[in-house]
Amino acid sequence: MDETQALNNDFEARLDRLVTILTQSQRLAFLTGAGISTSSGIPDFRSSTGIYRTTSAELFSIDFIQTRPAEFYAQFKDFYDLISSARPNRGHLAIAELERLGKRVDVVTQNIDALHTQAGSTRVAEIHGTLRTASCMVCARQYPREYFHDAMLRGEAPLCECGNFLKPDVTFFGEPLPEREFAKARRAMWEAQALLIVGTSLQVYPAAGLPRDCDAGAPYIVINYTPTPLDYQASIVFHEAIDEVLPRAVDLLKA
Ligand code: CNA
Repeated sequence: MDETQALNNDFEARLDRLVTILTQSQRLAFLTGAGISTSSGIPDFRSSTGIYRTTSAELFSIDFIQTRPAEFYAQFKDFYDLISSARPNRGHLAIAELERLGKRVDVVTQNIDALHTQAGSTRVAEIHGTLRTASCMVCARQYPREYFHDAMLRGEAPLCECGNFLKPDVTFFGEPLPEREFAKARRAMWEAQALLIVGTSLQVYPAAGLPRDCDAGAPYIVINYTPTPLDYQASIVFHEAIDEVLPRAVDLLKA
């Protein structure tokens, strides 16, 4: 067994190495995906228990909601229900704590559940949009959550005052990403002294390409149950649970 293999097999050694990187880096970036929210009760897409086991990816395409809005909302209801009642878990809270410890922490998330903000992170780029607002698919008028929340919980398609259907302001497959949020995300990558890639299979572009914007000297740390395409470039890889790794690392940093 060579030195790298030995390190990768030893959880405590990897944890120590992560703590060293966290100690040495003032500007951190996190690229997070659905995996950080699974222990808050929201399934991800691609795990063995993920949404794609029971629901076709087609549901999340712009064509689907534009052509079959009533069917979209009927199927989206259960997922919306879970997201609406979810609370941040130890992974989200550990990231927010790093900010309170004086680090500059940019969180770039593909998630639409707003749990990083609820946990207390203040520099969050939501690159796949948000469920806090919804907009008319015809006149583009935007409404706050209170306006459409009850209808969505009932699985009914919410309507604009003009009579047309609303679409949540999340990015559906086939739509461009919100420009301002994506620009914030790229800046976070450029400026990071270390990047933590957490709970994402890195299958969805352009989000999966963001790490390429990092400075060549900035180490990557991957925390994800299953291997990702960037594991081979990472300084440390954890295939363990996020809420085992991050809270432990933050506790050690404080010790
Ligand atoms: P994904 O492709 O489903 O990948 C999630 C990854 O997380 C998988 O590789 C899992 O192995 C890993 N994982 C799951 N739970 C844990 C855990 N506790 N510890 C460690 N690893 C874990 O999801 P991505 O985020 O990569 O895909 C991008 C899509 C998913 C984005 O468009 C999101 O909007 C969308 N999504 C978001 C949510 C949410 O907002 N919570 C939920 C489901 C899907």
